[in-house]
Amino acid sequence: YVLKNTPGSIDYLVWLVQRMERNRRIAALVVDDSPSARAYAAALLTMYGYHVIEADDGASALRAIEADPAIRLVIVDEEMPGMQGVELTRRLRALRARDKVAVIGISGNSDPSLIPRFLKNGANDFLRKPFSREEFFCRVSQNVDQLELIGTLQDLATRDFLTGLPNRRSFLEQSQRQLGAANNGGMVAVAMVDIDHFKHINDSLGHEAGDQAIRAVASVLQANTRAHDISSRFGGEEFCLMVSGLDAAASAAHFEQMRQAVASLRLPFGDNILSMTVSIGVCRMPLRSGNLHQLITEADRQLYLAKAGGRNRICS
Ligand code: GH3
Ligand code: MG
Ligand code: MG
Ligand code: MG
Ligand code: MG
Repeated sequence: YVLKNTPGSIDYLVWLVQRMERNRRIAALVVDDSPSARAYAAALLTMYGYHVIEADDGASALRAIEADPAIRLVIVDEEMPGMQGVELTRRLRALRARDKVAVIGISGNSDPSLIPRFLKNGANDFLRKPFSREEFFCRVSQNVDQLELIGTLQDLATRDFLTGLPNRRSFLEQSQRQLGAANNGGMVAVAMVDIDHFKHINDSLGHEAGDQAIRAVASVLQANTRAHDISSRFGGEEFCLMVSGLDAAASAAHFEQMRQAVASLRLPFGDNILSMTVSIGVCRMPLRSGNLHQLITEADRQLYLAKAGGRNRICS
């Protein structure tokens, strides 16, 4: 955290307002058995716009963290009756990884082993009591900024830039997790969706038109993605979907609706109206026996059959 601008300048005020706006969306948990120490940290955090939650011992802190995914920052006192701060930090890490929650240990204890124990058990930082308001703010901001940066990088690594859909890497991870969650004996389907004669759009109207077509198909798929389903841009003008819990008839109706929705798109592009169709290859399997590689390979083979059969159709 570096103050680039002079406090009092307009730029600084704008920066401060934006920072307060961001902090309002972040919940900070203060865990301290001393009511006065807790109130002081809470008052400082509130002053910087954070939404503050308080806990007076480790057990209630863990309950709060478990219940509230909005908690991104935890300030942990070391000396508390019951669970000590280092132990709380260790248990907290089993619930929330370092990319989700920042932990800052606090203590007036000058034992030189304390800071390394905090850090080794998952704390990101440490503040020695008594601390100045300035140091408190610097450490809190730096840790929250770092979480935000990690989030941005995760987003860049998992989301397709053109369409905003999950990218191929993200699809493979998410769908593998879905298959691994042995929650029911229902069916899972993987579908490969490919725009028909897409090269013709690029060749006749240009890449910009092609991009617009890809975005439009992505929107249709997105609009038809139910909770727990996954729709991704797999590459170029190909999309890969995972849909679970539908019987054969419901699955057929689901993909047919997507096919029709794409076919009825009319996108104004310059003096032209863009329209397009997709071919879809589907592979359904019992969730239990689903092997991701097999599902994708078979969906791909069905897609090839749909193309060979004349396009704008579904094979399964
Ligand atoms: P088919 O019906 O057999 O699928 O024919 P097609 O022309 O759609 O098939 P093909 O897979 O050969 O063409 C895909 C083209 O997509 C090739 C590539 O230049 C283009 N492409 C890939 N990514 C993008 C992109 O992000 N934007 C644009 N505009 N074009 C892309
Ligand atoms: Mg204490
Ligand atoms: Mg194509
Ligand atoms: Mg092709
Ligand atoms: Mg293709």
